[in-house]
Amino acid sequence: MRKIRTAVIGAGFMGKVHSEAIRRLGNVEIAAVAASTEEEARRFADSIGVERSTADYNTILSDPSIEAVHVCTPNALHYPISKAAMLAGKHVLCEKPLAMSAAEAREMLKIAEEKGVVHCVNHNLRYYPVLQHVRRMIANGELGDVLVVQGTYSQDWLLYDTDYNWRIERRHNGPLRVMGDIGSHWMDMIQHLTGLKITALCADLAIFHKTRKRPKVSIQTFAGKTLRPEDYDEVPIDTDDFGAVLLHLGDRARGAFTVSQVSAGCKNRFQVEIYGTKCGIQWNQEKPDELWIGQRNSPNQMIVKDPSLLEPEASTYADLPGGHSEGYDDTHKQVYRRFYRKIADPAAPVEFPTFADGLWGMELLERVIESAERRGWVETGAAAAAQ
Ligand code: SOE
Repeated sequence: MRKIRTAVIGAGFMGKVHSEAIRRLGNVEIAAVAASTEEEARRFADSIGVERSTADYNTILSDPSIEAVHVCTPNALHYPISKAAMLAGKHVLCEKPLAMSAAEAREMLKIAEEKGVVHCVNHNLRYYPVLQHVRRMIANGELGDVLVVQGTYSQDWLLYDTDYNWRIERRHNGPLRVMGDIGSHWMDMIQHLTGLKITALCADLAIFHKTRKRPKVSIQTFAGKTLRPEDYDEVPIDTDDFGAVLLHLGDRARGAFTVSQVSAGCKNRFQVEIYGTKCGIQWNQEKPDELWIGQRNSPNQMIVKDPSLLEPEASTYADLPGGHSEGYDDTHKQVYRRFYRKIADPAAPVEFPTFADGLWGMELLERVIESAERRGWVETGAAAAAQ
């Protein structure tokens, strides 16, 4: 495959994750990185061995040798940077949630289509190999008709009122914090796996810490607990710590999930359970190579990722043989590989989540807000038909 030069915009947790996964592709070079200050950009560039760094991402956008950008900034910058990048003719891979509102996401999709650029929203979690196996099991009818979906996405990194991060602030994050950050993953995943759209929902949101102690220096995602809690400002909080949602999917299935950033001991517990008329599955991101299959009339099974035993299409998402675990970093690599394959070969299939998925995710998040404010069910406007 031909060589492609790209750039990473954003020097936090996600900037690092993206950079490592890009490097593993082989044919994609990180030509430059950008961050909010020259010092931050230089520190990041040095830490990953990139020569060029800047605090002005426009210098990257005006470089014709750079074909794509990864937008790994706080949410508020997804729209302006992606928009400027696409108008400059760059292909864009943007972090989730795609934007601050459905209106922004709608415009992003429109520009992407008008400019004919490749666009991707980073719902990387879809690409754990055993989940791709589940997707094929459902498509092949092995679960039967989906009746019940349930699960959680629970973390604990914002449990204490001394835990702080840009996600806590609406101006950087948008109105929904835990729901936007990881509820967006849960809803995307359940629709991706089942092929059913969420047609109605009823949501409840909670803010447990009405105030938090904001450190006077900025803190990266997940890094808060290594810092000492001194020099804080006490600030009011208006983004959710916890959320619970009841769901209707397609024309028959029902479900429920919770999301939390205050559940002690849950580091990154993304759990999905899907029960059909024939059998059920359970999966937990904290043990990503394992898939539980529940049977009514025979012993339950635990299958372990092994490409030679997965559905053939699912096995293309596994690069290592059985017994060699593949995890979070690998899911990013699987997305980016397919994104860059599409850039290198416009005839390649779209095997990654696009801005259309990102827009639908934003529409669902807005329905969550509406439902929580109204304390009742809302229709999402989705037809019950398969995605
Ligand atoms: C922070 O909550 C975060 O890094 C998310 O932004 C990711 O999408 C998720 O996979 C892990 O947690």
